[in-house]
Amino acid sequence: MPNSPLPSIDNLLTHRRIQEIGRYQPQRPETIGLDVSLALYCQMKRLRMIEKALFNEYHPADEMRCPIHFCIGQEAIPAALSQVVQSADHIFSHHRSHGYFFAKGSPMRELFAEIYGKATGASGGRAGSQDISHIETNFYSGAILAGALSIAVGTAFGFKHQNIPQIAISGCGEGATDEGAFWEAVNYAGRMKLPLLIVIENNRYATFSDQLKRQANDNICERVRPFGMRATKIFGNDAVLAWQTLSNEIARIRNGDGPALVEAYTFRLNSHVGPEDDSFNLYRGREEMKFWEDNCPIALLEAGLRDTGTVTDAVVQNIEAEIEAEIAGHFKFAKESPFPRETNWHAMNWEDASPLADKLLGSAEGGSNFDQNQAEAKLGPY
Ligand SMILES: Cc1ncc(C[n+]2csc(CCOP(=O)(O)OP(=O)(O)O)c2C)c(N)n1
Ligand SMILES: [Mg+2]
Repeated sequence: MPNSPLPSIDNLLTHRRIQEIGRYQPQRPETIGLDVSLALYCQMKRLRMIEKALFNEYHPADEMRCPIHFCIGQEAIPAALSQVVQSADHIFSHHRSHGYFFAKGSPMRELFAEIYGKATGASGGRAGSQDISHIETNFYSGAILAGALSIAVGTAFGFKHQNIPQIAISGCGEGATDEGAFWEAVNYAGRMKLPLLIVIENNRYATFSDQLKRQANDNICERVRPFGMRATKIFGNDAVLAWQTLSNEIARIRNGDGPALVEAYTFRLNSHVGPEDDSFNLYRGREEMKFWEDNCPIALLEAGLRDTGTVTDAVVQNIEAEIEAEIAGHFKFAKESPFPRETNWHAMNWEDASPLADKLLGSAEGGSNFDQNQAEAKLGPY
């Protein structure tokens, strides 16, 4: 076994290699400043505690009637995003949506109400956990693998076409790269140099299926680059490294350097869906589970912050007490809120809701506002 720990950023990083080397030395929190590191820690703690609270409440009363794909163990990427996105940037998440929801600063009580199917939920109680959106904070999710990515590409195109200085971010699992729509999105984003960031949280499995049973190689970044996208692999449980990488890539995208993909190697510590244990399927090894439990992103950063004296037992207790208090009222709110009533479906038709979409559609259909020369000057010939 090699003596040096696993490198943090490396073209050769794969899930198999992580298992072979088996050790990881996280980036020091001081390298990005202790304030930012502490903010990352608080975000991850908050996400973990929210997920555990929902996890524990899911079955006793059976009032949450939608599937939930918990993200325990995968907190580093959403926490890092929360510190680098701007409010007008758009995030498009896949089914494992809660981390991205909070990365966008979307409100906790509307997530809880949505999961309880209530009218006060972010999507009026009609979407549940895996399709939830919160329009006010520019957050959208979708259960169809690579489906939300396709919409992110359209949004990024709209930003570029309209000279809007924002970016679209799509969060997916490695399973999304099994889909044709993923490669169409990558092709178009690369060709048109769109302001798009794709974050792949590679947790090795899609449901119970190992990436190497579905794909010849664990090398998404290598396959994406020829399409004209930058692509970086990182050890995705290192929140400091995730912040460094995402800040750098997002700054480049804002600067007009075109789209990028960041592949973050991580692991979900919970089952694929719901709180039930799915280990009876024996699809993950005991040693593998142990490695990722020991390299949980919160524990890695907490150790670094304790070394600096920024985090102590008392600090942890305070943070936990604050988050517990924040969570507590939301179950009551969700349970007491009304279910959505019979509704005027016409009012929910979004056909007329987006002047930007109307403009773009007008262009695509060769409408009278469309000026091909002006469009090509902005976007290149198409
Ligand atoms: C087009 C499509 N096919 C199949 C499914 C069923 N499905 C839901 S989650 C999932 C696995 C997704 O794995 P991955 O993208 O790696 O994300 P993870 O669950 O590991 O976070 C599958 C196959 C789906 N939602 N959409
Ligand atoms: Mg996966």
